[in-house]
Amino acid sequence: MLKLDYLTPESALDAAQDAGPSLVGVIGFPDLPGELPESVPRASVPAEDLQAGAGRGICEVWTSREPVVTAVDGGIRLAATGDFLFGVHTVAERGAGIRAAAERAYREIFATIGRHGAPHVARFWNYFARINDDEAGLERYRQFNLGRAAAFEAAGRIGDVAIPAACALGFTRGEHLTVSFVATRRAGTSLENPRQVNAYRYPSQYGPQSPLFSRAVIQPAAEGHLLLVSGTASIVGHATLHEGDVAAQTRETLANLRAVFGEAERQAGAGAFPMREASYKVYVRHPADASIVRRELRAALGPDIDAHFIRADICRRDLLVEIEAVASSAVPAAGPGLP
Ligand code: 3EB
Repeated sequence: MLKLDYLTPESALDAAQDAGPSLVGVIGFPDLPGELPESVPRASVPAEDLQAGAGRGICEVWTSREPVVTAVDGGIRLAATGDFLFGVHTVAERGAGIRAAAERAYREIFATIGRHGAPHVARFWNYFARINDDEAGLERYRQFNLGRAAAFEAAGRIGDVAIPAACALGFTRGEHLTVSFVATRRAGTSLENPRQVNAYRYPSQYGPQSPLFSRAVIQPAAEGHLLLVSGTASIVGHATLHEGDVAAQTRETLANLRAVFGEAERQAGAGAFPMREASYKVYVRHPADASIVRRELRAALGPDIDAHFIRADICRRDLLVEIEAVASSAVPAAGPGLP
């Protein structure tokens, strides 16, 4: 089973070692801990810092109690543990554009995970610069969607039963596309949100190629289920709601998260994934909005909610906030419809 913690760069390494379990991967927003063992999959994502404190930013730290075997294959850093294969692929754009970088990154990931016996993907995180800028007459996020879809198509992954959960965020600097992922030996179960049009069915007003992701994936594992919730925003149907109002966008996003967690409990059993016990990563477009979003989150989910803030550009210009979540059920829940 994978475990996720958000830690400061200074405490990340100590905490991971003290806790006993093995390091699976570390993503730094932006800083990584010093002296990270060379074998551990990692990336530094050039997010602007929002945290108060001495260090720069926050680290997403994945660990496991099971043995971890690391490798580098085709330039992709991998860590295998139990049912999971965590990976990080960083591709330089080198003037070729984000569409080509995305197609290359995804083609290479799909080829590699198959060789390592974990052909299914539960979750992708996509990070690159200037996501809302135009490139060759089309917004870079829309170019990214073309490249990602070309790779899914080439790998025969269109129409897959288990569409990965995902997110796609932008930063002001950087010349690389970083894709981190949780691949698995066994297929998980994809979930959609009854309040939203499935993203792969968005109409063409949002770009010539709809984004390929599901709203969440439930991944069964030996010690219980992992729930990986996609980046979630103030979208109902396919439309953005509450333009310019970050508090209202946050409340709508929370309604969407409730709907997705509701679908998860419908699959995995009531009480399998309490929202208050999940960890949340919150992307805000404007640093000054972070305190407003935090207030809404605490009002909805309690003052002790585990939420970590990152400054990032969301993939629609009118979105001010996006929230993703990871939750686990300690005991394998007996529910209908899970393999
Ligand atoms: C949305 O719901 C907001 O392109 O991989 C959320 C999650 C969003 C994933 C992606 C985009 C992606 O459409 C944007």
